[in-house]
Amino acid sequence: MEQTFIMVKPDGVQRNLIGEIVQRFEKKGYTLKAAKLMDVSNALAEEHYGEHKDKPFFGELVGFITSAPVFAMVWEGENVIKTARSMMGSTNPAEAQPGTIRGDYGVEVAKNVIHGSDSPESAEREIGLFFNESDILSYKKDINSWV
Ligand code: DAT
Ligand code: MG
Repeated sequence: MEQTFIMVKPDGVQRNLIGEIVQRFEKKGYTLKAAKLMDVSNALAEEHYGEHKDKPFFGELVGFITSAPVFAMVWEGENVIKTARSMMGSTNPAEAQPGTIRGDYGVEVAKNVIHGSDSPESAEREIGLFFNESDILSYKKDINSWV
């Protein structure tokens, strides 16, 4: 079963959107496998956003993500990587459709509420950066045999 890394960014945490975002993934039917409120170190931020290191916004991006706590999660489910990206909406909230997380709650691109892995390779890499293997719980929902 596929897993993805989802993170509520500092703006989402401070705007009290953790519950709303968790609820969207829960209601969609995905399974929460790990979650923690945490500070992101400079080294972790630079590694996580390594693909953007030559972009003009890299400094701002790392500065923002390390500025205050984030809420990091692992979600599991069929096709969760791609579907989570659709649930998030476009990177720039101004272009994100209403009904998506960024479309409903974001205003500007640098503070776009949520991060989600963009491919199976980045999901594996990002989960490994933020979580130890023992943080990721293995369980079956009893409800799967009830309904
Ligand atoms: P995404 O987060 O949708 O995967 P990305 O990987 O292209 O988008 O960029 C990573 C983050 O960098 C993005 O969520 C917000 C920030 N960012 C992207 N483009 C930016 C820009 N032009 N100015 C400022 N921040 C930007
Ligand atoms: Mg990205």
